Amino acid sequence: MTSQGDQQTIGVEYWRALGQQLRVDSIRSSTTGGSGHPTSSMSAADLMAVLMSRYLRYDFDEPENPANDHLIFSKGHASPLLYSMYKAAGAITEDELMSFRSFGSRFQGHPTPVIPWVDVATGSLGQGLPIGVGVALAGKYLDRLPYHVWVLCGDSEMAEGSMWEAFQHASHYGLDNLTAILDMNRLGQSGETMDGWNGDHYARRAEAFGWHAIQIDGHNPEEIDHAYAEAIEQDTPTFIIARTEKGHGVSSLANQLGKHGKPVPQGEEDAAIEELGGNRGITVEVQKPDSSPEPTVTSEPTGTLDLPVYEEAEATRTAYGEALRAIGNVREDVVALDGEVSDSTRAQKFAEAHPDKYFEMYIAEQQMIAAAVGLSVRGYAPFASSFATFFTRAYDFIRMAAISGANLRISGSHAGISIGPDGPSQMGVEDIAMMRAVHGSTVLYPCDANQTAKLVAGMSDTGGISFIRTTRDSTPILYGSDEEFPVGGSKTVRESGEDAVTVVTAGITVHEAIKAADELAGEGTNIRLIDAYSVKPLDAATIHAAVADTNGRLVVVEDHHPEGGIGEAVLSALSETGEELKFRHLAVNNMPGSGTGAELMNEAGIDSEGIASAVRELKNK
Ligand SMILES: Cc1ncc(C[n+]2csc(CCOP(=O)(O)OP(=O)(O)O)c2C)c(N)n1
Repeated sequence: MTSQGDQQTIGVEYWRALGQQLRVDSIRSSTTGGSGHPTSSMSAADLMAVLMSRYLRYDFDEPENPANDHLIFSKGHASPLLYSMYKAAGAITEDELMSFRSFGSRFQGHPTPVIPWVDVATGSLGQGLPIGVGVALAGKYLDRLPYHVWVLCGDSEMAEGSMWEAFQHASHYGLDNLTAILDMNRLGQSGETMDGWNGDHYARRAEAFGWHAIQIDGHNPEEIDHAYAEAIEQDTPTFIIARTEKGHGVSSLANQLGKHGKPVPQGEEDAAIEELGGNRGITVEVQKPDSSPEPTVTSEPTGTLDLPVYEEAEATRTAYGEALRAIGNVREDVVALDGEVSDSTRAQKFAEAHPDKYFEMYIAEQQMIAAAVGLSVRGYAPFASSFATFFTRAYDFIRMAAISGANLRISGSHAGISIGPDGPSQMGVEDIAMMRAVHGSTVLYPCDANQTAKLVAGMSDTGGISFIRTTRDSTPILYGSDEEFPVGGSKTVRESGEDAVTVVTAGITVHEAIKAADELAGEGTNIRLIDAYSVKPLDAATIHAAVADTNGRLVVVEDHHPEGGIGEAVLSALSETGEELKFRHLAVNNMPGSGTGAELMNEAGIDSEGIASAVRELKNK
């Protein structure tokens, strides 16, 4: 709260000077870096000057302090402003600021948690506020700590539906610990926003969503100060609509089209800095939180895990819900979220047993993943569930969660065309491809309930983003409850000394392959059948050995589109071995309609009949 350098006391003049310093440093870093968004930083500089010097409670020396406030730049491209704040807070040096956007610098084009004071990666617009909702949920319902979540939003990103999902959920959950600050600078990237400077339109909508709305001049420190003071007193979330100018403070930049994402050219830098009053050396002593409590949550089990055991056919989705419920009994950090399909995904079983650790996210899959990321920021181990196919609409959030280094577990039920009568809108046939492509992800696809229970337990200890794909209908029990299913492993379900063809599959088609194996055995043909339940990482060694044993003859069958699924995962793994293949790929190539699962799998050629004929065709090649 104090200043040094030019020895001012906090107040309007101090804030004005600090705002100008943040502008100057945003220009200097982006001009030095040769790219970046100075004008987007300049519009919000006064808002951040007042926030960091009077309202933010943050210990830069102890970013893990559970009592710290959270500041999220939803408009992540204003990174020059964020990094200039770090410099003003004395957290980074001038040289570090000037490394902006250079190779190897942690001060990347958009913020990521490689910087210890950044919670989550932003830069894909429309994500910071929904993630802030997740952090605020943790603060209010789990941590029960008085930290505040501040989110800086751009006005152009208000066109993203995910921002309005966040508005709904924040008021539904009464998140009075959340303040969104709208930098209403009228302009987006290529033109004016839909609302321009129509603050009333934003305010009316925010109020209709149950928020407290405050309209201010975003370059008037007194008004900003009053708005923050008002915001923290509310018993609802608050939306501060701050009318600003993009590029404010420099006449050649202010409120002009065509200046987005452009650094000030080197030849014009000095004049711009001079217009802003020159280089300053204000250091802000950001207030620390009142306390430094012990971490609120631990992943240490509080007892012995008692997983469910299955002896009769059961749906893997049911085993998911029951295993998660059991894990919740012994892991206080495990929380669950669902997109209003918990009776289908079976997350309901967890919700009923652990209502205090379950968050209903309604039909808002982007908000669900964002909230899970926000909960993981606070050290929780979230499991988010919906139909596998509906995660496609939250894919950008999953992609960004990987950049954030978030630990996130996702369960996609109703995988594949085997779900039958509901038809193609409900069928997950792209999910393996989507989830395999996520950086560092784990992709699991169980075929029976005991295997599912073990894999869900494994997920609770797996870092990064893990995905389990579950099946709607009951499947027979194949494995005993004492078997282990490590990530990266596989199970060889059928094996003999004279296998003609290797069949690799996972999930529901394992059972089709077993039927085919039995039928083929009756004809004198044996197959090596591998259950590749760990699709990523794949057990390449076992598959390669099997393929080598069967003279390169390989069938992969999957209830998924051919693109990006198990077949391509297997081919990619084998390509490194140089093995010459005689290969058949059985996957969903058609557009299914309604019917029974059996009819649809038969039509697509991924049932026992299709597998048996592919083996017959290959075995003599
Ligand atoms: C989802 C998404 N779409 C497009 C972009 C490209 N983009 C970066 S900044 C920007 C304009 C942002 O305008 P606004 O939110 O008003 O912030 P300002 O720069 O005006 O302060 C756009 C379209 C993006 N980063 N993310």
